[in-house]
Amino acid sequence: MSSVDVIERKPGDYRTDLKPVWCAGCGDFGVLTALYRSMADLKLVPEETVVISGIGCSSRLPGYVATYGFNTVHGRALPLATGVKVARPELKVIAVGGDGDGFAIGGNHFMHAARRNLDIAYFIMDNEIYGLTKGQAAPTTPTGDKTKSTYWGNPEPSIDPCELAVSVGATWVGRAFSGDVKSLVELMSGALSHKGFAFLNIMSPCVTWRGKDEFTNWKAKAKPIPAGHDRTSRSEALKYTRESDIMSVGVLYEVKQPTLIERLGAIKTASLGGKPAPTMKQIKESFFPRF
Ligand SMILES: Cc1ncc(C[n+]2csc(CCOP(=O)(O)OP(=O)(O)O)c2C)c(N)n1
Ligand code: SF4
Repeated sequence: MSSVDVIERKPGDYRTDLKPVWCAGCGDFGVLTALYRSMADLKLVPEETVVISGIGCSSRLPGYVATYGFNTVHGRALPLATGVKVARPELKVIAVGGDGDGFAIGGNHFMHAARRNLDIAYFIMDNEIYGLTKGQAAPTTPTGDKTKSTYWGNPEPSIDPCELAVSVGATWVGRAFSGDVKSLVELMSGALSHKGFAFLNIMSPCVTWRGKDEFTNWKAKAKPIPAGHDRTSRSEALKYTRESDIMSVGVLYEVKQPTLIERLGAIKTASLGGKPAPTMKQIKESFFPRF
């Protein structure tokens, strides 16, 4: 089957036999449901799609999606995604994971994947905590919050992932709430249709370590970004970051820039000076002429 033979898909076509082991009420269920719907809307071809994660509750997601997938090492979803995309640019590459995975141990990789404008979508399930390891503070945990690792309150300032993404060069940045599946599907489809590094921060409650009220709290704070917002302006986008009383959802930033693969293609063309690319055999012979 090739991508030219576009066939209708249903959300259920992307489901595997594996049952999610998330706690009852975990926000990640909404993310998985929305991903199935978005993939079906876009008619993504399962054998031409790869879902890559690190380690965490949220990083279990590739196991539940009937495409190629890779549940890698903590914090290393983006290096793996980079390798896959550079080696096989024709594949649709989706990286997923938690805020700990993406911004603590994997923080450095985030900056570089974004500034290179790697043509992938990155979906973070942001629960403001380390869920899998039982409730330690993450880089997104609000200052002052009591967690398993911050008994007297979190002493550290937190980051806003969307502010970071805009600053380090992502070319599509959005924020979503996993409790609103309808708008999450639209935002995921926008990210998956973007050519370049598309980052969607999905506020996805951890009911076990952040409390059962997280859903209702975030639902009350979620407000759509106004229709007149200028998505092409960095300074306008940053107005919807570091919020406290509201949680703006929608597309903050969207610009067109050459992707890493396009830049590499331009270098290849220039270096060949109009000549055809050498074959693997010719490259081998140029290094080892006696063989
Ligand atoms: C190299 C390494 N360091 C630490 C861990 C332990 N560890 C596993 S998951 C995790 C954090 C999980 O939090 P997050 O990425 O936010 O995902 P969540 O479980 O909240 O979805 C940590 C610290 C690990 N598996 N590997
Ligand atoms: S611990 Fe939290 S993040 Fe992990 S499955 Fe349970 S509710 Fe979800």
